[in-house]
Amino acid sequence: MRTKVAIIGSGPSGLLLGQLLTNAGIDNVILDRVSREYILGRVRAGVLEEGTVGLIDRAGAGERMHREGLPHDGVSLAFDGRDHRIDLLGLSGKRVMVYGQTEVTHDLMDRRRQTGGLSIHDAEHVAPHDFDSGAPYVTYTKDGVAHRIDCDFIAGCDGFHGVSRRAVPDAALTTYERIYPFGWLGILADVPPVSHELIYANHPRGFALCSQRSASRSRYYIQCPLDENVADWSDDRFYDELRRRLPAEHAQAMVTGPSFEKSIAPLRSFVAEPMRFGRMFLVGDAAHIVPPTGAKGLNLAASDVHYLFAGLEEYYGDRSAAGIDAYSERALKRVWRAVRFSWSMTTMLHRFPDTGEFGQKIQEAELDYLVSSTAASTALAENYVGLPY
Ligand code: RFL
Ligand code: PHB
Repeated sequence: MRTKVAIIGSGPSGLLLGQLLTNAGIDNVILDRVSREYILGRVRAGVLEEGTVGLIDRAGAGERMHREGLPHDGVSLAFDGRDHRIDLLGLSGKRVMVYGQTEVTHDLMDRRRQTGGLSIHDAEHVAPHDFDSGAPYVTYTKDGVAHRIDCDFIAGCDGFHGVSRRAVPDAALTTYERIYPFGWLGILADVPPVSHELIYANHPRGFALCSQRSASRSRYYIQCPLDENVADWSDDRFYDELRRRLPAEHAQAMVTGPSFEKSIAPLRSFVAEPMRFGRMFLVGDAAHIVPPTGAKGLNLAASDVHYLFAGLEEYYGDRSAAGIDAYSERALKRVWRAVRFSWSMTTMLHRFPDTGEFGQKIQEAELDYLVSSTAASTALAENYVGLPY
């Protein structure tokens, strides 16, 4: 088989890139090692920047998002028993959209099917080859039969544990990493959210986040030790701990109910540089990971796609390689800003092993300054709604 762009990974970055290419008449194939159903069973991000919303619209997959998604004009920071609203719209002129990654993926998969795009699922042993040459190709096995796809470019959209980054020789790659000494225990439950906007809470017992998927579905998280066992956390124990970390008004108002998803996610900052190796590009989590505190993971995947698609469109339209040559530098500039923001939100809001009473006071003083200074609130709002592409 031959295609222009072979895309490894059918997560949000692979699907978004594939759809923008298809819409522009640029032939592409998506390969994923797991099934469509498996991908749609993952529960991940929930907050979309305006730029991400714009790209999903451009892909032609935004209709349900605008119907069912929840535009949010503000977000709350809770600490020292009180709740402080950051007026995102008033301070930055932009809002965010609360719409789950699962739904985004679903809509992009539907769109791909409607427009006849080829996705190959359950592809085993996917491997990129010869991306240093002018004739790259990807091999995989499906139902015991070996296949080869020749292409012009390979897009490594295969997440942190994918094959694309690992196919790059160590000497060609520089990586930067910070692993945080805690995780997030998260639940999904069909109960109305405790507040109509998200609440990020700093508390001496640890961080908590009240998010949502709809007016009747809540997504709640609490900071927990990394070695915690999910099975030890009954719903009652989870809600008790969550309530302890929230201001009294929210704790009292919280409606509880059985969770249908409960899992622990580790927190990590990671960047691989560069993001281009000859005719292969790394996109999204394949190149970088951020802790979820800034809600940036999915949005960074989208901005990478924006830069790469612009480069590929220019390449096929104008026969200019300027855009693809600039991809890595452009994408990394924005990546590092989001890595910094996610790190700073994580540092300000979580309890670290060495935080202690002094550290707690410093965090509260920082938060107090943040919510009382227009300059500092504006900086947070600008970063939270997403820096420009
Ligand atoms: P994805 O979504 O990981 O998709 C990668 C796809 O590549 C496939 N794949 C392979 N295919 C073929 N061959 C191989 N060898 C392959 N290896 C992997 C996988 O099956 C998968 O379908 O990466 P992408 O598209 O770059 O999208 C990035 C986002 O998914 C990610 O940034 C966010 O979900 C991060 N993230 C969160 N971000 C937030 O903003 N808020 C959150 O609450 C949040 N929760 C999370 C998260 C990421 C998590 N992961 C990756 C562990 C929770 C989790 C558990
Ligand atoms: C979520 O709804 O899952 C979510 C929202 C905001 C975050 C992280 C996760 O910062």
